[in-house]
Amino acid sequence: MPVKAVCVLNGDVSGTVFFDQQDEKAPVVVSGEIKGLSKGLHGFHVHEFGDNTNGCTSAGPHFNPLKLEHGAPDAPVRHVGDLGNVEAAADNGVTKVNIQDCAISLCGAHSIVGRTLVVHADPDDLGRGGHDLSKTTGNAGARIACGVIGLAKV
Ligand SMILES: [Cu+2]
Ligand SMILES: [Zn+2]
Repeated sequence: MPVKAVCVLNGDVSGTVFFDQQDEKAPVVVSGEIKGLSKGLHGFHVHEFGDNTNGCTSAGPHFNPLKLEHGAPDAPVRHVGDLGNVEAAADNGVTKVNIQDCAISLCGAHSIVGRTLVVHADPDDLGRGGHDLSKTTGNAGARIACGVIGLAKV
């Protein structure tokens, strides 16, 4: 059965991101728009908790049920929540999101429903930056917007 979810991002930038999965074994299609990003790459992750009581900080670390190190979306070693980066072509424009991912799911143990989607100030180095934080957060900097991922009407 297909499942859909949606996240409204709020913070220094704003956006709406949709998640579509045709069945439990299919990849999740992530699509939508983010407005107001600065030009360049911005880390884009699902964080563990759907808790925004203290802003995006309360969302906790990257969603990591397999207890692996941080990595690129196409790497064998990654957090389930590691969706890499979104890239803004220019300052303050509209950035389209168009990602397909096989690690996240909308059902089961790797479900991202009820967790938080976060956009960061800086690029995610995909675990390869050699920084102290590369293997945990990709050194992606501040959390500039976030929102809880919720079920949507199919
Ligand atoms: Cu993040
Ligand atoms: Zn990660």
